Amino acid sequence: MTKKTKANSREQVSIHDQKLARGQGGELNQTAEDGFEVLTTSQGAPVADDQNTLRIGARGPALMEDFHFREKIFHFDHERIPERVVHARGYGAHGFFETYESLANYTRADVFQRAGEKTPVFVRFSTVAGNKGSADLARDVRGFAVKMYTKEGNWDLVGNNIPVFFIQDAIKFPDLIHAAKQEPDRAFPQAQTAHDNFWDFISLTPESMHMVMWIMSDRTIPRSLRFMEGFGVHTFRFINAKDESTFVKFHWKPKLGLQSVAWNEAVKINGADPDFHRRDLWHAIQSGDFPQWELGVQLFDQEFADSFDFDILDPTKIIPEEVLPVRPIGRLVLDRMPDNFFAETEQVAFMTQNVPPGIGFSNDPLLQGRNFSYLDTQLKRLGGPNFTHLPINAPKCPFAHFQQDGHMAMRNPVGRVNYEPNSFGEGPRESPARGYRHFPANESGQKVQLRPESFADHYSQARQFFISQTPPEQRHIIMALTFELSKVETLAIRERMVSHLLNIDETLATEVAHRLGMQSVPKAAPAAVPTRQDLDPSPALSIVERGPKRFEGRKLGVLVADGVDAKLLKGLMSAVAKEKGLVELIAPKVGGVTASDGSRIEAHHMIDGGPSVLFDAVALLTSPAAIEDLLKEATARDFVADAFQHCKFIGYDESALPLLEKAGVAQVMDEGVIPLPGEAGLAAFVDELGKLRVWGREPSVKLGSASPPIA
Ligand code: HDE
Repeated sequence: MTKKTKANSREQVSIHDQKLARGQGGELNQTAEDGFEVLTTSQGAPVADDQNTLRIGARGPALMEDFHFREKIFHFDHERIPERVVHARGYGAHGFFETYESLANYTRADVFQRAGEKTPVFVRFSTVAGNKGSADLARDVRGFAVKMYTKEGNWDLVGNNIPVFFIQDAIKFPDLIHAAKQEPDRAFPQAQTAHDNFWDFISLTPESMHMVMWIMSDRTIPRSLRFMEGFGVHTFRFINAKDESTFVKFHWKPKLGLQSVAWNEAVKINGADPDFHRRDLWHAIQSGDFPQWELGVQLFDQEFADSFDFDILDPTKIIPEEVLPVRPIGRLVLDRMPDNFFAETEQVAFMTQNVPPGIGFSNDPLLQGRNFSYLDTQLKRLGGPNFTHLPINAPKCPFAHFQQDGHMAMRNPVGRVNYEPNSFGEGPRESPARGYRHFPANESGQKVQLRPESFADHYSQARQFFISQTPPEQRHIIMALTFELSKVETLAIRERMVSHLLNIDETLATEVAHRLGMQSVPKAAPAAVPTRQDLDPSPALSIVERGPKRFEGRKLGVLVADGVDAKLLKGLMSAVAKEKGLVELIAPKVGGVTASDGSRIEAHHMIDGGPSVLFDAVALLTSPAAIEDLLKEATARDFVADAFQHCKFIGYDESALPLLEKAGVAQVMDEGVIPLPGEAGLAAFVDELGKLRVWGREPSVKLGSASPPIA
């Protein structure tokens, strides 16, 4: 019987039968009489029927009188608020910040006064260009926004995972973002900078060249939010109780070390699991493996600022750690997911101007512009001035002021007096001693619209970044630039970009030109300041140099089949667990396999649902009986071939050799394809996995380009 005829016949049946029929599965349609809380309208009226609108006869028109239906649909129609113009796709978590030692000499910020002090924190990670529903592994900068609920007010350190930015003046931000997001006539590409408009703007904006090196590096395709750094970017001030100022740059360093994926892998992850980063953070926190970062500071005075090679107000420059070491001052631990994504992650309102006493701004023109922009944005997004009443945005310390009324005012003053001064002796008063004091910097000069000359060197630190990378990382920058520019249709834009690259590094420029198939290399772009050749490489800028050297927090994907050696599998799982890594099993069917000892082992994924791009390393534990079937599975071959071309370690037992052959790997085995030793050697195998990738293999797999790789 079709649904329609079912409904027709129901007109005649008893009330009892109608109830069973609601929601199509009568027996699942439980009611409050079964012990559930009573469903109500938002006015609190109990609801008797949430399955059917009120109408005249079962087949008749709906009635305006159905207030429950109207209220429900009205509310649903208004569920969305404007998504962020930038950083729309984000994921947040709660945690705490623990101070290592008192920094009272430098700052009166309450959060830094006492060793061991724990301050509640909410962090939101994000991509920049993509819309809310875009995929996690877009090549993009990641936002790293931290809200600390200190005892003297909220402190928002709204940073990125890259320590520099594209532009030097906030007035260029709308242009940058317009150029980066979808082109306005066609509304694509989504979450990608690989298009004409972006590279057109960039190639006309030489100040972005340092940032270009960072965004074309593996920093923009992190393996996990847990394995990336964060930076405050701008120079800020610490201000102590004597109103003395020290300049400060903030760094977040992940406890588990840095790690990124390969570009070809990122593209495939986006298809296999667009929520890869969210899922990773969710699982880590839910399983009690709380991600941690150390907060470090680079502290310096005016004398250092005056003697440094570049202007410390210029947000396109870093101070290399080798020149000014990063001093760890506390740790951030994320230990709780929000109860509700919308209420917390979506409605959280970060604002660079949220600073407690003891933390101040520098004159960085980008920071100054941001201090204007963020408040404005929140008003638009959250619909009124009372967004600070939302629990995620409200301070957790006592607060008192005379602001009142407005949309959705939820904390309303009581009593007669709503102003000061007043002579009734009521209400809060300012406190010159405890209150926020701006650093009394001396400022003078003409009113001008002028870029400082000290901001004019656009290439030297770009070069320094490039020469600080290991050969595989340099190769990735070249391949990324080639990929992005290959999507640019206007030849003049490609050429203009290569002309900038020539000012950074000649090999870089000629490799990109060659891979783009340019017939000749264009002339170098005119540079306002010639590129300095004397800046030493900074190893701290390399991800590979800063890798974890251990498998902790990483995931091994084990491809299993019926007849898998039960002892070996168990041994491998416990060796990985000992290293605090994770194991997931991939099998032809998700229901699992029957092991050699007859035990049944459930799988986490079927092969199609668990491609090797989701894992940091793989192992192949099959059996002579099952291998023939596996050889017929294209997905099983892809599993192995991808793991190999993404330079992952592959462990295997002998029975899996034919699969390695079928995937074309057996013919080119290297030290990263490892026969699984007996149980005794498993710990050493897992230890080897700590190297994460066999980058030496990369030139031979020629991923992403037909032309020969650079040395
Ligand atoms: Fe932002 N930025 N930004 N930005 N930004 C926003 O605020 C802006 C910049 C950053 O998870 C917006 O609430 C201007 C640098 C993060 O909610 C908006 C300029 C850095 C987030 C805005 C910059 C950032 C934002 C959009 C140039 C790294 C996400 C939605 C002067 C240090 C915060 C919103 C979250 C969000 C403006 C440049 C980081 C429009 C005008 C540099 C992590 O207000």
